[in-house]
Amino acid sequence: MAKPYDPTTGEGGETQQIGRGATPKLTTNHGAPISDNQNSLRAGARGPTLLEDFILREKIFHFDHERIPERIVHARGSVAHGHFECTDPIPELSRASLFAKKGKRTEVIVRFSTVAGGAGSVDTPRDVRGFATKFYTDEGNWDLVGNNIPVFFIQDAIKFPDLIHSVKMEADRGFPQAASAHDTFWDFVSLMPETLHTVMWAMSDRGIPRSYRMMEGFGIHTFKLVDADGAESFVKFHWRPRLGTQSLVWDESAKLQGADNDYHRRDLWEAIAAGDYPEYDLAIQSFDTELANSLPYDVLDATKIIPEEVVPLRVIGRMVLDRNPDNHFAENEQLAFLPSNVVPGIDFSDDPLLQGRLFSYLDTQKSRLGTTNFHQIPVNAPKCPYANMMRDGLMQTQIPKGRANYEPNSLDEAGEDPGPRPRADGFCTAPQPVAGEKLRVRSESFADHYSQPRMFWKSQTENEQAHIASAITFELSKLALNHIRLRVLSQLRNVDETLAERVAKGLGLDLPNAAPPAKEPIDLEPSDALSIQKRWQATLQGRKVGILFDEGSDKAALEALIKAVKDAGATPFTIASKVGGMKLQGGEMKADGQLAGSPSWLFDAVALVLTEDAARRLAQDSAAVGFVADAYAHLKALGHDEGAKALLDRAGVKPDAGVVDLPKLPKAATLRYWDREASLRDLA
Ligand code: HDD
Repeated sequence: MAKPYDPTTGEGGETQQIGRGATPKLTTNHGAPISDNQNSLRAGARGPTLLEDFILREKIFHFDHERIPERIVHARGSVAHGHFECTDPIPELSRASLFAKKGKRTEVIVRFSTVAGGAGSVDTPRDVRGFATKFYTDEGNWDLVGNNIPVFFIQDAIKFPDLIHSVKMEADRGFPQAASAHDTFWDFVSLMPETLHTVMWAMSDRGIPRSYRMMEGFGIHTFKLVDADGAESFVKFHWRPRLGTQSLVWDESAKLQGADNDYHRRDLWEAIAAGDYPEYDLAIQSFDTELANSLPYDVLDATKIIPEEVVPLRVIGRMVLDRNPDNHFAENEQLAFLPSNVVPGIDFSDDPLLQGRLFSYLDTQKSRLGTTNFHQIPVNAPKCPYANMMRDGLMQTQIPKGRANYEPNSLDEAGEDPGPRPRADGFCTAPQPVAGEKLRVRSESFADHYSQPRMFWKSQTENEQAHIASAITFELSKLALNHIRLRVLSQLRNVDETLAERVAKGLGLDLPNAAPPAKEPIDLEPSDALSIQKRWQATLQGRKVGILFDEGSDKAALEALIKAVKDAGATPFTIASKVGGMKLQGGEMKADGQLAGSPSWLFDAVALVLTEDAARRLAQDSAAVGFVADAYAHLKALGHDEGAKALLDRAGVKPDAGVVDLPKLPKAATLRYWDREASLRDLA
């Protein structure tokens, strides 16, 4: 006998037609077998279509309703499944079961996203990235819904709709899509100095990550950990990618928007499909009220970080993402995160941004997924047993049993199943004294908006500072309203005078007076951990190297390079003017990609394996010249053999530490050549 259909695994069921284990029989959604899926029912071969055709009507009806409202923010995202493993248990801090034992594994799903663009927008605009993790723990789902930047634009949830309205497409014209370089966003920024810290991060190279696999993640808010005795401490959560943090350069990220809309989604998918699983360490900063009170900023203010030089990071686990989704809609579009999903041992702080989020996400799921039963969708359902007295509602997919759908009840006295009951060891909010007047105010301790952006600026290398100044100059150059530019400059003067001067010079404007600060900024110690370049991980692991060859290239040299790139943990990708196959010195070879569709923007480093004749010919081809010139301009390593000279010269490549012989490429390709930039680009 056939197994009954199991909607959670997609297995079994003679007539089901989705998922694994499907039988060859095609049926309607109600199980009727279909004999013809090519033609609708007509009156005569050339006659009108009949309303009676229930197979046609059901198919079109379903198709017409295949889309659900996209997320108002973070609409475009990519998911991966995996697990979290506890490597350093913390029972002294938290009774959360996932942190209880070394080696304990918990299933996870992660969704990485951009914030501003729609679901069909591109992957590489300048934007904050979402980094949301659902841990399916044995005591319920814990959702850590964070970003790749450790601070947020605003301090109070009541400003979230204003922030998002200002950054999304402008209300009248419906553009620009997925871009912050427009009047309304900067208008909001200039009027709300609390945004400046996150703006500095977003304008830095953090706003244009190289890969979701090479991006940090942060829980942002201060949360609480609660141990088995009810003792609590404050905590901040950090994800650290094992491959190191790496970003694109701006020109590269802009060009990638044309070359590959799906650059980050494809990168994640391909890495997992190839068995090159992304890994991240989970680290915590834990601290007590005394330390919190000693800091010159408020730990409940989401626009502030605690530098790791002040409270060090402790790695407590690692996450491995090792499975791609089977279905984009079921596992990505329907995936619903709730910051209110916590488990015993983890609790909320009074951060007013977090408090507002606790309402917003539950509310949004009802409008996106249409039902209060969205938790029953396989990707959202806990993997541990769950039971309560909630019943009915649109799309109830379970058949709750028993007579008692209320609590308390005494049906056990009649020998019947009384249903689930609360237990003393269930989730218990950490007790906290609360007193005071009801007020609509912002705490005085939230008033310093400039000291931390200044600290961020001072923590960057010179080259990173130039990127920030140039990004702000670029964005402000796109504005139509000059008074907004001036107001942003008046804010930047409080962050750093030289930054404001450089942006003003880049725009050709005189500096306005500084905005009067609500609270005078102070100088905080710079933190090296805030710079990508100071913590650069010189590795080729997980990177991609583009190798250009042509008729007559040396096959042995090509093969040696491919092997060396693989040995260094990277993916080689061969490129030629034709993909069908080329005659080389020493045999034939097919390329992975055709030159016209494989610009060097897609690679972390490039190599040229060419005869003199081929290089001279390619020097007349703009795709080949662009391939080399852009790799050089994007500060990448270039490996080449003797023959490639004509093409290198035509592309304007000058010798430097990143322009090397082929055998030296795998080592050289672990870096980008920031020193090259000043001679190539007019940075602010
Ligand atoms: Fe949010 C989605 C991250 C503040 C309201 N947010 C969303 C996602 C991420 C974040 C990663 C995508 C989840 C997914 O992949 O499905 N949001 C943050 C962070 C914040 C933050 C790190 C501040 C520290 N968000 C925030 C506030 C509000 C919201 C203050 C509202 C008051 N966020 C939402 C939302 C979304 C959302 C509208 C859209 C889709 C969804 O929730 O499920 O409810």
